[in-house]
Amino acid sequence: MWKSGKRGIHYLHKLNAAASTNVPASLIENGQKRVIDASLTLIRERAKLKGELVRALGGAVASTSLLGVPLGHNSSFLQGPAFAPPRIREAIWCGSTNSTTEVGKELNDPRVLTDVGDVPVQEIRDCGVDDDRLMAIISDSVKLVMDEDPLRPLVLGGDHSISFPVVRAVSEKLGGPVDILHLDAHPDIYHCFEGNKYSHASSFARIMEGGYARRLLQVGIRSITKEGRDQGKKFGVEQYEMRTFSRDRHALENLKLGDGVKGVYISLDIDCLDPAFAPGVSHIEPGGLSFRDVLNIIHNLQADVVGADVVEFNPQRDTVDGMTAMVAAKLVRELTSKISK
Ligand SMILES: [Mn+2]
Repeated sequence: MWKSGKRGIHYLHKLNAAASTNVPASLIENGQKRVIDASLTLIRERAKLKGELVRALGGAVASTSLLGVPLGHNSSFLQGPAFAPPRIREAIWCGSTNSTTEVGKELNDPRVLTDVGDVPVQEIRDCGVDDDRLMAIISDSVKLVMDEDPLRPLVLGGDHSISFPVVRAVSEKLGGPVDILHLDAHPDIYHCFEGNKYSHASSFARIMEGGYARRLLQVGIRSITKEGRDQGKKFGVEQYEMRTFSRDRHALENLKLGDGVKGVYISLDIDCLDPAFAPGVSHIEPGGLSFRDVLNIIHNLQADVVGADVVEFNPQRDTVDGMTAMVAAKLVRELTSKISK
């Protein structure tokens, strides 16, 4: 099991907590602040440049901008999703395919797709920054992208814990809740999982408590406990389970969302797919959606998509010649054409 991330930052967490050393707390706090400022500065300046470029080219109402969040430590099982963003980018631009999406959008056009890089999650954690602050930094990074109209964030995870700070930022920035289409084998709505309120299994509990979503539709569900159902009822979540997918298919392939709210957010956990299509995930859960099922749902969705994430791709499990990286990349490509207009 991959644990080096936790080992590597241990000494600074200890220093943070202990008054028993000669290292003044202010030394660590000031250093952390400088590293956080530098991290946000790079994202701000890249977003600014990409926004200026898109506006100078003209004609874009909405333009997708990638933001990587290489975070894996809030997973309850494997932490490989921390390594996903560069693998997804590599696959987006892989020479084995062209740069045109299925609906005819040209990804090489910066009005369709730009990239502001990654939140340096590992570098920030290496300085002993805790998760409350880290989540705030992720939210701030998303807002920096959204500051640059018409850029809209498409976030590359990371484990699913990142959806909470991303949706929070989108909702706060737009000034109201969004509707969320959440494709996943799991509802990720435990009040708290193994003592971690930021767990990847709890992100949608935090989102619903925060009032960041009006409707939450969960599609692809096939691993759900009593608590998952109870929490779903408590928050009014519309849970579409795989066991009734043949009955629900028509409705799900003809969704219309977002009327009366600030827009629609799509959160796409790669494990919504059957492992036959996407084996490179931490939680192998048979009985899932086909790749075409997912594309039909996304392509036919009537909505103003204001942001999205693709999470839980685990390169350390992607043993079949990078196949799942290509799957994740194609979903990013098709989501890009859904967002950009
Ligand atoms: Mn999942």
